Formats: sequence, C-alpha cells, structure tokens
Amino acid sequence: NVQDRWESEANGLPFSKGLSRMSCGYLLCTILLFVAVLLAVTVTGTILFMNHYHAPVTEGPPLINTNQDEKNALVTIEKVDGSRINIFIDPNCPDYNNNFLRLEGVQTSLLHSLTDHDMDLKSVKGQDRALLVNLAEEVAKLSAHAGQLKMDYEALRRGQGTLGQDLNTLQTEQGRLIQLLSESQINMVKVVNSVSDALNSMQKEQGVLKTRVKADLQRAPVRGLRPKSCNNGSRPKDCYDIYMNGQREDGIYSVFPTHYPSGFQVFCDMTTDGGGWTVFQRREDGSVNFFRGWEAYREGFGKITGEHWLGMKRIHALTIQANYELRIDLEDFENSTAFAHYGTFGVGLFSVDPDEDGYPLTIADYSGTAGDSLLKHNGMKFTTKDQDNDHSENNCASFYHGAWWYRNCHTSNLNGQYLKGHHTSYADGIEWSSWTGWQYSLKYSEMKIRPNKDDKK
Ligand SMILES: *[C@@H]1O[C@H](CO)[C@@H](O)[C@H](O)[C@H]1NC(C)=O
Ligand SMILES: *[C@@H]1O[C@H](CO)[C@@H](O)[C@H](O)[C@H]1NC(C)=O
Ligand SMILES: [Ca+2]
Repeated sequence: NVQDRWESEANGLPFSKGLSRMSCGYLLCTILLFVAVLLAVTVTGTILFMNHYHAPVTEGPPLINTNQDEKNALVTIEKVDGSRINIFIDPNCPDYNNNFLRLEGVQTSLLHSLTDHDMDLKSVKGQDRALLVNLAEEVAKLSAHAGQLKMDYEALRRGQGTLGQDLNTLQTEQGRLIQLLSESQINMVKVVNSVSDALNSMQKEQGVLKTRVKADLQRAPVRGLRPKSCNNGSRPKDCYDIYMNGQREDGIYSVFPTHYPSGFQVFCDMTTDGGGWTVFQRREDGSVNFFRGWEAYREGFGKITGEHWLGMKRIHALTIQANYELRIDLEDFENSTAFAHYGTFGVGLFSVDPDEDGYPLTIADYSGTAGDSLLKHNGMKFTTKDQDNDHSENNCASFYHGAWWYRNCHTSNLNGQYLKGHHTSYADGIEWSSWTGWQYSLKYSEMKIRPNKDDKK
C-alpha cells in the first residue's frame, strides 16, 4: 500500500543513513517541495470535501504514491482514466522562495477555511469528522515544521546549516499524512478526485518551474552524485564546476555565472579531453536556421540538446569569469574528425557595454589537428546580417550567409549554411578553411569552453 511505498522510498534515501551526511540542500529541496505539494493537496481536498460531501460517488479513487515507476518523479497521481501527474523536484537547489510564499498562502487559507467550516464540521459525522480533524492537526504540525525548515533551508543556502531534528519529525508526519490520505480513499473518493484536479491546476501554475525542473532532472542521471552539486552552498558557474562536483555524464545542466545570477541551461561535454566543457555552439543536421539577426545571436536559439547557439550575452557572462580555453570539434561527411584548441577565448572581455561594442573576439594560442582558422579573427566584432561590424564594404554575414567575428571576411564560418559537404558556392557553408577549404560545409561542429589550466584549482 501507499504507506509501504513511502517507507521503502524513505529507507532508500540517503538521510536514513544518518543525519551527519545530510549536508546537501538537495534533500531539503525535495522535502520542502513535497511538503508544499502535500499541503496544497490537503487544503484543496479538505475544502472540496466539505463543499461536495453530499455529491454522489461515481468512480474509483486515483492512486497517490511516492513514486517508483516514473524515474525521478517525487509523487505520482494516477487518475481513474489512467492519466498521470508527476511532481518533480529540482536536484540543484534553486531558489524556492516563491514556493515558500505560496506555501504560506496555502497555510493561511487552510486555517481560514478550517475555522469557517468548523460549524459544518460538526455536522459531518463519525469517522469522516475524525478524519478531517486529524487532517487539520497534521497540517498545523506540518506548517510549524515547514516554517522551521524554511529557516534551515536559508541557513543551508549560506552553506552553514544543519538539517537538525526537524527533518526526521517532518518525515514521520508526512508518512502519517500519506497514510491518512490512503486510508480515507474509500470514504473520500470525491476528495481525492478533486485533489488531482487541484494538482492539475497547481501544475499549470507551476508550469515554468516544472519545465525547468524536468530538464534539470533529465541530466541528473547519477543519483548518488547529485548532492555534491550543492555541496558547499554555492552554485556552479560553468560546466567545469559541475564536473569538479562529480558529474561525469554529458547532458543539460544549469549554470550560474557570477554576472548572470539567474543562471541558464547549457549542454556540458563531460567526456571530451578531460571533460568540463560548456558548449555554446553546435551544428549537426541542419535542423536549425543559423542565418539570423543580432538579437537572435545575443539571446541564443535552437535546442540545447541539438543544434543551437547559446547566446552572446551568456557566452560573455561565462568568459568574463576567468581565463577560458576554447575547443572546436569538427567532423566531415566521411566521418573524419579534427579539433582546434585555443588557450585563450572570450567575447567582449574589455567592453564597457559588450552588446554595444559588438562582442569583440579575444582568441590566442592555437593547437590541434584541424589547423588554425580563427586567429585572424582576433579582435573582430561580431557581425550579423542586420548588424555590420566588419571591415568589408559589404556585410560579410549577408554575403556568406552566416554570423561571425568577420574581418574582411573570413577563414572560418561555423554559423554558415548547412550545405552538406562539397558545394559550388563560395565560403557560405560551415567552413573551416585550414581543414576543408572554402567549399566544403562540415557535418558537425561544436564550440565549447572551459577555464584555462592556469585558472583551475
Ligand atoms: C564552492 O565550490 C565552488 C566550485 O567547486 C568554488 O568555486 C567555490 O569557491 C566554493 N565556495 C566555497 C565557499 O567554498
Ligand atoms: C559514418 O558513420 C555513420 C554512423 O556511425 C555511418 O552510418 C556511416 O555509414 C558512416 N559513413 C562513412 C562514410 O563511413
Ligand atoms: Ca561591412
């Protein structure tokens, strides 16, 4: 039953092995979000139960469980029609202040509705009344502990807190609450149905959060390693930090550069040449149009898991944090590969307003197998078809159907058209001239950065 599942789930969690190891906010995030969800469920359920108590029972109850099937989902509600709602949590300890605010709102409205319905409550008979009273008590306790947890959570975010006794207590009480909910399924079919509806709307409300969380979870495959990503209370500023925190799998992660505190998602290459690479450009199948204007190149476009440009404002925020090296991996249509490595890379490093300044390229110190096709672009501003910052009397981006740090015009054009190998037009494909000349458009290109060795701890 539900209680068993809860317990087996709980026993599988790291914190059952001792409080001393709970130095990571991941667990706390999990518990907190869970509490928020349970509270909302309880409130809505209770209110709706009171409102619809006399409504006829027509269908079987949905099943609430702390999840086994759906990987990474914390709670699953399975409705009678077979549809499922999964509640996910973010392993990377994002800022849950909004959730706390919502939680507090929920608590307040719960207390109000319990008071308001006190009279009604008395008319509800026997077992059901006891159940509601029980629920009210449990929720009140949960509220108190959620308050304490919030303080712990804030302390943890500063990297100094301990989870303390509250986590244990909360765990016990959550267990009791879940038991109550499951025991009451027979009597509270309507409630539980309403709960899934309520959860549905809550899901909508939290749509943005959920989407982000889901994506974060997709790239958090090694459960045991997850807590390390928030070990010392600070957030990763690039993929190298994530790599140093123990993540060894390629995928999408959230990074929080010093001057981009809201963070964003990137693809991390954790396997090439020692790993820890933050990818900012990829071409692989021609599925994304790269012939775009300035705003697109500043804001980024494409799919992080596929072809994409991360966006100049993010590349800038990353590369001003430290001295970064650049690696460019290339592949042709005969499956040959080559790479170019640059010991120094950055955009807008010396600009007061980098966007205004055109994100000038800083590039130096070539090594690799593809030959150098970028050093000649050193110091050049970025040019797009609608913003001409190059040294040509024409617009090189328009002329070569790309967007690059053109001079007059280029020795490489990795944002050019996806022309699939040899082409008769001149230099307007995905070109890396020192490897394949100006009339061969590459199959694959990936540009990625990592703090330079001198900067690594
Ligand atoms: C936490 O770890 C990150 C990355 O490993 C590091 O950059 C940062 O300085 C550390 N912060 C503290 C307070 O130790
Ligand atoms: C290149 O590799 C792909 C997938 O590994 C394979 O299907 C294809 O036949 C290869 N092409 C050549 C020219 O070797
Ligand atoms: Ca020009």
